[in-house]
Amino acid sequence: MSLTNGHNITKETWDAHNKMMLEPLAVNDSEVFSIIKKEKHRQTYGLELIASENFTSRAVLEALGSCMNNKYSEGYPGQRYYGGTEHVDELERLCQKRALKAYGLESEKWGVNVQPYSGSPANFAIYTAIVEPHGRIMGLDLPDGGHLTHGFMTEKKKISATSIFFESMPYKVNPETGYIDYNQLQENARLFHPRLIIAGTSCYSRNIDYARMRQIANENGAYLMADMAHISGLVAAGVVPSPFECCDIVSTTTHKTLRGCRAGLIFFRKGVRSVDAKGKETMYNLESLINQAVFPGLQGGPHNHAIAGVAVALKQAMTPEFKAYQMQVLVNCKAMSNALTAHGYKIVTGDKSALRPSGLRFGSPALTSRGMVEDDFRKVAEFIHRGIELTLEVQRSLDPKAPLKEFIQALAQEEKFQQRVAEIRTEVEAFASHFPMPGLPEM
Ligand code: DSN
Repeated sequence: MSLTNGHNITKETWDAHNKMMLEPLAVNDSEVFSIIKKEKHRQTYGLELIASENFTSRAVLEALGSCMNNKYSEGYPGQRYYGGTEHVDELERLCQKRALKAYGLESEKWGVNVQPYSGSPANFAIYTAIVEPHGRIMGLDLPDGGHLTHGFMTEKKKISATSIFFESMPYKVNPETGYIDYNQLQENARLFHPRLIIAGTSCYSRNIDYARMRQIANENGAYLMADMAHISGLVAAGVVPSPFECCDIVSTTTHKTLRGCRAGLIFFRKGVRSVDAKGKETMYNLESLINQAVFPGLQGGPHNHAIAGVAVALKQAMTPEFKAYQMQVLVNCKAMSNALTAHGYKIVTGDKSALRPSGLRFGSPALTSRGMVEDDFRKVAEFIHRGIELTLEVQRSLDPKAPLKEFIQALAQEEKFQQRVAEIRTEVEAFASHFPMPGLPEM
């Protein structure tokens, strides 16, 4: 065989290399395979209530695991740095077309960038495109149900880069009602003059008043952007108010209620932005600014395998089956929340700390994807209630000021508590195992 840097490559080594490239994961890397199998078991036998998670379909995962992963294609369809991009061009155009269609948008009025790697890069690309460095943004504060990338900072520290590179002033929910305090947002916006107002939440159980936010944005000549990541599947199905009518820009992840693979989308308006008293039109210039911010501004080559997965998810999102799914997500959510309310829990928004929370955030999208309906969610609520009762019992056994570490120790070490945990776990696993798990059969 050939000589490389003075080393002989034997025929056996080369044959082994060629064999390695064709081996299935279970044979090639049993360590990673076994971790994935454990995760599959965890997902199958658990009750997934994380509001931002979902179980994507087999078809999406097949597209995600395809040869599209191999192709570099910096640029946009028809304008790429490399050759061999005719099929990724076709795929990206198809994904764009489906994204607009899924939200009922006309291509003369809206465009979409399907290349963001996920929601956080999508949001950063938007700010990069339309807010100058240290320009001003206003988003719902993280402890009030907003998101890190909406400019989160604390008294002591600028946490998100979106508060380091841009000046952020949060708006809040009214602590009495739990609803966004639009009046205070309006007052503060009049003083702060933001360039961009962000309408979007990651922990807020109410609909957003986009029309009110549009009015506040207009008063200040600000852009209004919606980050609909948590609700983009519900919006596609038409079961919650759509942000498109009132907003200039809409961002989303694709793996939450939309139920695709992990990626992001940015929708932007095209055409006339405003007309003054003399009839003079001002046009939007978002398309080139946003496209340039995504690539080459912040990202390299698009993840074509992810774009393939998103395209498949968007096709599914336009089916009657998907609409039925989203309607079921909502009735399941109501069934669970009614069952919890009947136990005396309050439905609120606004935890102070993610590391030591004083409340729990639940979502019904993932378990609904496994086929659960209202009665099943009432059972889930019972499991939650039993879990909370147990934590209260552990708490009562400790000094009221005991740190979280002592709570965890007591729960892990005291046999009576461990027995209760084991009982609940056995019942949860038996219950969960009745529901099919979407995705690839083995992994
Ligand atoms: N991590 C997601 C959530 O849970 O809301 C948002 O990025």
